[in-house]
Amino acid sequence: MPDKRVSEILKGARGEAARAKLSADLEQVRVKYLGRQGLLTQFLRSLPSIPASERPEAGRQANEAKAEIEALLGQRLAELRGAERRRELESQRVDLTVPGRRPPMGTLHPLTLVQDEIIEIFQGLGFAVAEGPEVESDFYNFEALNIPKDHPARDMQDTFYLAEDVLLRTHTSPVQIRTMKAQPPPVRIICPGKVYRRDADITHSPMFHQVEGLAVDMSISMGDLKGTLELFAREMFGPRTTIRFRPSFFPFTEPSAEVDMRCFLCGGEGCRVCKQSGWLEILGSGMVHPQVLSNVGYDPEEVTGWAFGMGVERIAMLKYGIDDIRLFFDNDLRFLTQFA
Ligand code: 2U9
Repeated sequence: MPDKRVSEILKGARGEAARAKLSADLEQVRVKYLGRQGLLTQFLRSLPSIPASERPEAGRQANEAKAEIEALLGQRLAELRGAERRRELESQRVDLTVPGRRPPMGTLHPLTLVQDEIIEIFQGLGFAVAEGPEVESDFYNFEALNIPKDHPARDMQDTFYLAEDVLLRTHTSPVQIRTMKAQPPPVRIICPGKVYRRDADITHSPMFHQVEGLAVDMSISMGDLKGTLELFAREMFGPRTTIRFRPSFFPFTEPSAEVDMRCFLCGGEGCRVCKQSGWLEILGSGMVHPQVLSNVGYDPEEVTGWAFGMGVERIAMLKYGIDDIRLFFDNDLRFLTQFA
């Protein structure tokens, strides 16, 4: 005869184990029936108080029920844990077919693009690229270029000195001096690179980029200079670009000329951009001073030459209508990516 109390307990445990949805619910079922205060535990503890004649059978049935509930809970726990694990894995499923995120591609800096464009134009005319150190001596940066001892450019206010005769080059001209000292004429070079001046406002940066050019040969004339620079200006700013030479002075060239182009905004009428002059300065130039040729061991009676210099930032600002030089150095991607 099945014990009524045991079969009641067993029936309850079977039903609750079957209805449990989570492994945590099952733990509550275990506590309810098999825990220290559990229904079956209490029944087993009460065995001594039931009549001796019923006790062995009731005890056997209770122990059997305990074994069955333990087995049932173990089996159900495995089922529920399995289901829980499957749900967890499903929620974390990774779709390996989703296309990857592309890493953002860098773009060349607008100054690099403009500098490369300048270099390419002159390479097309047979000029070679020459480079040199950014830390220079007083001799290469000033002395050899005929810049007098009392010239304001030599002042501590304008030049970054590292030691008495050591400085950050203020132009790329020392590269031309080094090249001429190292090789006989003819020379046709362009010298791109960083230069340093103690100056900072919306059109000046303490570090900026120059491209300078130099041509030295027998009977090189100012006419060649003008033709070369006109070709450059038309390649850089468009075929309808007009330039003019305006007399100027530099210690290293004689005669010297600043080169202007007709204002692209007003076409020469006069406007805000060209400050009503109709012209925009793009570079400086001139015939290499005979003293500079002598300084590098060339004979000024035998060879002549011309040189020019331009600021890459200025060319880029004119070409793209940029009014603040600091935009080149802020590293704001909204600015930089526009030139890709
Ligand atoms: C040698 C002989 C002559 C290079 C020259 C300029 C005129 C000039 C400025 C343009 C804007 C500097 O960046 S800037 O501020 N440059 O006006 N540069 S002639 O003349 C040389 C160079 C080297 C041996």
